[in-house]
Amino acid sequence: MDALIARARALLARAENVAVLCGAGVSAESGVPTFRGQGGLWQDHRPEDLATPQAFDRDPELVWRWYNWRRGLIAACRPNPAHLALARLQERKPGLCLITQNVDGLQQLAGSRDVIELHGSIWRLRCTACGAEAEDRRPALPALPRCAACGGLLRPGVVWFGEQLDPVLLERAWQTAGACQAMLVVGTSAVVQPVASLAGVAKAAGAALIEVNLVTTANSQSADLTLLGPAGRILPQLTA
Ligand code: BJW
Ligand code: ZN
Repeated sequence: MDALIARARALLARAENVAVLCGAGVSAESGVPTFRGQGGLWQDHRPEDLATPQAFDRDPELVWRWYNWRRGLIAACRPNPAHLALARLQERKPGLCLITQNVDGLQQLAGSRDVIELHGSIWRLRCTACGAEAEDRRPALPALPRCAACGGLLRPGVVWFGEQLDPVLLERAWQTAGACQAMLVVGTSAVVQPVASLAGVAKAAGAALIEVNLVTTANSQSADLTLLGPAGRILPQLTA
């Protein structure tokens, strides 16, 4: 393992532009549940009942109950050594770009700037009537929160299945992946598109792929290095 860590450190040191792609595994050690795998949210909940626009149209109260539960849970969580290591790496490498699928905001709490939140933020609310967006960090909201401007129903500012990702953010992520010399892919099962394709974009452009995960994933085949273990233990070794 030490030899693998040393190789990963060398690849990162050599790269002028580093892209980091994060998934739920980065926040797991903070106590935020992942989606898939053991203890994952999708073990007890069907995504089509909670994380689609159709589910929200059908039963907004049910969807809001689930998001309020998660808001309360995340509000009690703190950044872990994985977040802190990535924030430190970004300070050292100004060309580093952090791309996350996480909606919890913990990477920003760790001090990172300019995080590309491809799946939105659980702390942002959007009006389904007038489209107004606002940040709201209260752990729990009313059962059916309403827009201050127009009274319309508010929804979580996250990206549900079947919805387009913000095209501006997606374009930035694509550009970043295509222009980096090394991509660090941490704690994602790499099954949700289009984000799952970003590692392939980086690889095709000649970047070195370094994966950190508890298990091998769809990315492992094409990765130059897969470091198996908890991100909170491995990332600090990469960035120390
Ligand atoms: C550790 C660790 C530790 C644990 N240390 N590691 C068929 C084929 C291809 C695509 C599709 C298809 N059918 C439908 C689609 C499209 C769909 C999709 O990809 N579906 C697939 C699942 C099949 N995608 C979409 O709909 C997207 N939009 C889109 O494509 O628009 C265009 C379009 C529109 C209409 C039709 C077709 C195309 C939108 C996707 C939105 C995803 N939203 C969610 C919920 C966000 C809001 C919320 O949080 O409530 O985003 S789903 C969920 O998955 C969440 C995550 O961001 C996302 C990715 O999960 P992630 O981060 O990888 O987490 P896990 O849990 O899967 O994995 C955790 C990993 O960490 C594991 O590997 C562990 O081992 C590891 N780990 N602890 C290191 N301590
Ligand atoms: Zn409104």
